[in-house]
Formats: sequence, structure tokens, C-alpha cells
Amino acid sequence: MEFVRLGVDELELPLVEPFETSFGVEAERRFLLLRLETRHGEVGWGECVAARDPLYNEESTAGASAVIRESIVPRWRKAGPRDVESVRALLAPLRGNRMAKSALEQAVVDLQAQATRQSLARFLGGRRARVSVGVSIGIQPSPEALVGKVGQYLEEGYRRIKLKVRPGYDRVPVRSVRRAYPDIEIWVDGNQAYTPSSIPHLKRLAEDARLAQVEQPFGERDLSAHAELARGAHFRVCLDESIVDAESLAEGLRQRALTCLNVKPGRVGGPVEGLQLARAARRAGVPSWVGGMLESGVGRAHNLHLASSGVFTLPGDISATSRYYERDIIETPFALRPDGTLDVPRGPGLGIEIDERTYRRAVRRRMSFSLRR
Ligand code: OSB
Ligand code: MG
Repeated sequence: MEFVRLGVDELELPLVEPFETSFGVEAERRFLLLRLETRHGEVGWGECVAARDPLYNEESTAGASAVIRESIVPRWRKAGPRDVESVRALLAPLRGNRMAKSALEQAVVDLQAQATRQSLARFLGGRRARVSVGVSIGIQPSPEALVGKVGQYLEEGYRRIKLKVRPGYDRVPVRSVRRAYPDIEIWVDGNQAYTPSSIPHLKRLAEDARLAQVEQPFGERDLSAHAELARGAHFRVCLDESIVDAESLAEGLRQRALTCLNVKPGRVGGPVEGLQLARAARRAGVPSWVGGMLESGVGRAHNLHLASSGVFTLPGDISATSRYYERDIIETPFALRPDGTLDVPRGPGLGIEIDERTYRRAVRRRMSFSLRR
């Protein structure tokens, strides 16, 4: 394939309601969409999930945009890559910046799947036509509000509920949900807000509320605290922020710091790496699932295709469009089926169409680069 142009658009899209986690509140999402064009006019899309501020990890929308412009585009012009392997080789020497790299790899795999007339899922080796999903619920103003939200999502059909928690907002809300719904599967996600002194508290909470899973309560480099939490636990300890590559996964497994893995293509540098990490985790007996970053339809379509792989055995954070946006930038919204699954688009490639009107309204800045020598 001959890639001739890269569009880098910065968008801002209002969320249906603010999403609050231990690191802040997001009322609208700022992100980058990459549009990669071939000489024959085919278009591949990728979404860079770096947020406005570097709170989840060190990347930001502005930083990713600068790295693409200053470091990636000049190298791309010189190297003239023609497929996903050569793009990965081109990006490999650049350290970090995994969300920026992932968006480029996504656009390339979309094009490669299209060129071979298959869905992206197929291209990545996925077989499922539908994937099982859950929903991630931000911090709510009161336990009553939270129980109400949970009830609404359960009625819609979500398979499991993930609650955002932080010190001072955990026991009361989690117990309220458990009391209202004795049999549902509940996960919690601390986004690094706890310190190791909370280990006994978290163990007690998880055992008392019969949580299936506790995600990343401690700092990204604190594997030993996660290992201590996992020791003898009846719940899974899931790592998100800590795992960014094969090396961090190997170290996490060696220390027994995770019994479950959240795979986000952006966090690990791309869908191909995401699949490899999930396979490595499986070899160690650790199950994986596909996480989310409140993606627009483009990023969510990528996550759905990825989640069609049998290596992911737990329901993903890939919810219906209505959970995130009033109007998404794609034509056909993702709708939850009553059995708690979403259909994987059938392709070719990503299998989505951009809603040009909403897209134009959401764009804040546009850049476009020739990729010819
Ligand atoms: O930790 O999984 C997380 C969103 C932004 C940043 C971090 C996380 C999340 C989510 C959202 O939990 C999940 C989704 O996209 O539905
Ligand atoms: Mg998380």
C-alpha cells in the first residue's frame, strides 16, 4: 500500500454526563482522529485516546499531536512504510508515546483489512460476531444516584458493572449497590488513588461485597502492593496503568501482581501489541479483557474488532453509544443487545461511516501532512 496523506484532527465531543474518576472530572472528551489516505483514495481511521491533560498517563492531546507532527511524519516520509510491519518498525525506536503510535497503527490495520476485503476483526484473527460487554460508572453524587444508575444499566442488559472508587468513596457506595443487587457481577477501579496502607481495607471491602475484581488501586509502579492485595484473594486483581509493554507484563506476572489484565490498545502502543500481551497473559493463566477510554465511534469500533478475538474472555468496557454521546461522529450508533452484547461491525476494515455534520461540529483544529518523499 502507498500511503500519501495523514490528517490529524483535534475534536471535542460533549459526554452525555460528566465522567468522574479518582483523577478528575471529564465533561467533554478532547482527542485526535487520524485519517490515513492511500494513493488510490482509500481511507483508514485511528483514534488517539490521549486526554486533554496528562492525568491517566503521561500523554496528552497536545503532546501526541506534536509528536506526530515533529517526530513521526518526518520519519514516515523518509522510510516510506507500506504495511503494518514496516509502520511498527518505524515507530519502535520512538520511546513512550504509545497512544500516538496506537492511533497510527489502527489507521494502518483498518486500511490493510480493507485491502484484503475483510473485517478488521478477521484481519486481527478474531472470530466472534458479537462481544460481551459491561459498563464503567463514574463517581456519583450520592449512593442513591449510583444505585439508580446501576439499575438503569442492568435494565439495558449490561453483563457486569464497574464502579469507579477512591479513598472515602468506596465502602458506602459499593455496599449500597451490593445490597440493592445481591447477584450481579461487580468490579471496582481505583485508578491508582490508594496507598499500600489501604490493603486490609480493600481486601475486606472486596470480600464483604463479593467483588469479582479490583482494578489498579495502587500506583502504576507499585507492583508489590498489587501482589500483596492478590495474595490469597477470592477476587481478581486487574492491572491497567501498570502494564504498558511485554516487559512490564512479564515483571507483573513474575511478582504475581495481577490475576487479570485490562488491554487498551492506546496504553500499550497498538492493537497488535495488545493481542500479544493478552496471549502472554493467557499463557500464565491470566485472563484479559478490552478496556475503554470513552472513545468515539472510531476508537470503539477498533476496540470491538479487537475484542472479537477469543483471547479476551471477560466482558469489555465497550458500551453502547448512548452511554457516552448524544451524537457520535459515526453514522450508525452501537446499540446494546438485550443479552449484553454488541455486534462487531462487519467491515470491510472498521466497517463504520463518519457522520460528517457531527464531525465538522466537533473539530477544533485540523492538520494535514503529505507523506510523499
Ligand atoms: O481506568 O479504565 C479506566 C476512562 C478513562 C480513563 C481511564 C479509564 C476509563 C474507563 C472508561 O473506565 C471505560 C469506557 O470507555 O467505557
Ligand atoms: Mg482502569
